[in-house]
Amino acid sequence: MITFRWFGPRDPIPLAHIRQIPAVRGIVGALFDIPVGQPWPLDRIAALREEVELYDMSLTVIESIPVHEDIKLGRPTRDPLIDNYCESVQNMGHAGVPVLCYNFMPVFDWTRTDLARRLEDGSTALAYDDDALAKIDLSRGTADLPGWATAYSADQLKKLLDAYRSVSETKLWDNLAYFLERVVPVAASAGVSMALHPDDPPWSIFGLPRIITDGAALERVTNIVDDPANGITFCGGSLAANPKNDLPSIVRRIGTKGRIHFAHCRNIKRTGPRSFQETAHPSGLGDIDMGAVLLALHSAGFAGPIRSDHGRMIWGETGQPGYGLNDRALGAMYLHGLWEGITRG
Ligand SMILES: [Mn+2]
Repeated sequence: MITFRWFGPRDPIPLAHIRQIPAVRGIVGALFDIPVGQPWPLDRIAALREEVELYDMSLTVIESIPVHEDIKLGRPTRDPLIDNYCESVQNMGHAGVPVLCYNFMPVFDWTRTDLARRLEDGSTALAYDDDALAKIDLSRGTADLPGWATAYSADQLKKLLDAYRSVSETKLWDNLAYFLERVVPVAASAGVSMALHPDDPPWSIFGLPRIITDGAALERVTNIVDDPANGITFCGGSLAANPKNDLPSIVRRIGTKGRIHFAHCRNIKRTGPRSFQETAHPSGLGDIDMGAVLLALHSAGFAGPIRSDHGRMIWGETGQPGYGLNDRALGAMYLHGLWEGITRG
């Protein structure tokens, strides 16, 4: 099913407009006002679902319930926070939302150095360059980090970065395992499929550990708790930033085990080592052969939700970088067309 991310009432794109994209029948949603670490109330998730259903669409995925930094750091305070996480997952299940996309990236999730890189056709897209990242001064907090300006004050950020100095990749794996061992059984009994999103970009930034960076790591995740409820989000755009990641082979590796629960599809063009820009979705405009990815998903038996990931800003649209309506809608139609072609054999 082709789905579309919606940021709730604060999203400038109303559900009524998403409903008009011919391909889209599922919404990827979340509650954005619950402090990280607090449980998500059942009635709030149920209300979100009902709002989506008013527009003949279903609430297919929650993206995401953020994982508190204390859990990723393995602090003693993690246990009550994991209990709260389990409560949220249970409430998701009771509300009938089947897939949870989440990530385990320390401090920052998606990171870019340019939110409006001008492409040849005059559109703008998100871009990342490791050299540009190295020049960002975090002594003022996240003020100079594109997309994260108000996220952390200088003092908050320094404390967090200091805390992560003692967290090696091995320790982060341990902390992920500790989390999964407690949450996956709850998810399984609640009828919720956990779908861990790979790190974006898939390498360490600002000296922070990042572990979900390739096919081997994704497979390792699924083996930590060997349960169908413990799966991944296949995000092609994130993984493809590293040219060593062969997307169809990663899909086959995880998908044939039935552990891909959600797919993010967008295209990127690598512009140098650890440097890339996002592009329009079709193969040929970027480094991803989207047809090969969807074919691999279908061959692996994947039948879950797919969403067009970040879009460019086109036709004069303004709004949240990566999450305008127009280019994501084009992407959704493109993915729908490819999928229809594949599934009709
Ligand atoms: Mn993604």
